[in-house]
Amino acid sequence: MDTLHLDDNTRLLVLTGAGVSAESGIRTFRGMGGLWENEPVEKVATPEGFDEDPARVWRFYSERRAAAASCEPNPGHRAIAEWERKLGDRFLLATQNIDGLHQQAGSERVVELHGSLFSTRCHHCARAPFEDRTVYPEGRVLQCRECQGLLRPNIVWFGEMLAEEDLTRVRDFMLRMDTRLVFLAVGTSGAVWPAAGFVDGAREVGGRTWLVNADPADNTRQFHHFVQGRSGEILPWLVT
Ligand code: BV8
Repeated sequence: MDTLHLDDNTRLLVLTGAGVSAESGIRTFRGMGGLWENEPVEKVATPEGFDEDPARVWRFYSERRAAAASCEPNPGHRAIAEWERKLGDRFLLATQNIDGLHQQAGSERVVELHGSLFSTRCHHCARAPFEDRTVYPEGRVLQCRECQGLLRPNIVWFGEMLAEEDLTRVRDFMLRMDTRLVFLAVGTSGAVWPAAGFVDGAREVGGRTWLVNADPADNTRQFHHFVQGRSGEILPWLVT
């Protein structure tokens, strides 16, 4: 099985998705038992769904907040944190996950592309997001103390823009000229944009591209290497 060798002239950009947290017991979105099996995306992961029934959205995220709070990082998370310790500023992790398990495993150079389960913000005003680990019973909806608007999970929903500073941080890392880029996507179906397009950006700058996934992804063909299997088993030996 080919391994991913990194030398001093290499930098590593990692993109993770729900498959990395699956081995910690956190449900993925698509495929068997996925979250989207019971909850229609448009009802719980769009601003329109929140406007229509905020209590339903809070129930959905409160359940996930409670589930994630009881989960631990797995060997896949720990391997990624170890790569960061070895590579320093030649490493960056962009995660689509909102469960905070990368940070629990010790990752610090993390871009949370789709927000965080443990952060809440106002849906109406620019009040700064705040850390919030509360599990609201029965989807209770709180009001912002500044504008009396509704508080919402600090999550990027479908149809909402990702934070410009997050995309800039990933883009700047991709465009560095001091080292060769390696791009590794792990545990993601490659279904959601703009993260699904990162592999194209990596190839445009001459980067080598790797996918580690339990199944072929929507964009598997874009990767130079595809290692099929479970991230918790593969990542601890993949990078040398
Ligand atoms: C935006 C909320 C501007 C957080 C999420 C271009 C073309 C087409 C459409 C678009 C486009 N640009 C934008 C869009 C629209 C849309 C989009 O991409 N739609 C898709 C579905 C067609 N994108 C957006 O709206 C984004 N905003 O671009 O704004 C715009 C808007 C409209 C139109 C143009 C421009 C916002 C995207 C963020 C949406 N928020 N979730 C939450 O609730 O968690 S996305 C949601 O999907 C999660 O964040 C999740 O992380 C993400 C991706 O899913 P995955 O992580 O990949 O998980 P999935 O279950 O799919 O797959 C898991 C994989 O793991 C599987 O392949 C499985 O085989 C594997 N696996 C399982 N176990 C293991 C494993 N692998 C290894 N080991 C294991 N043990």
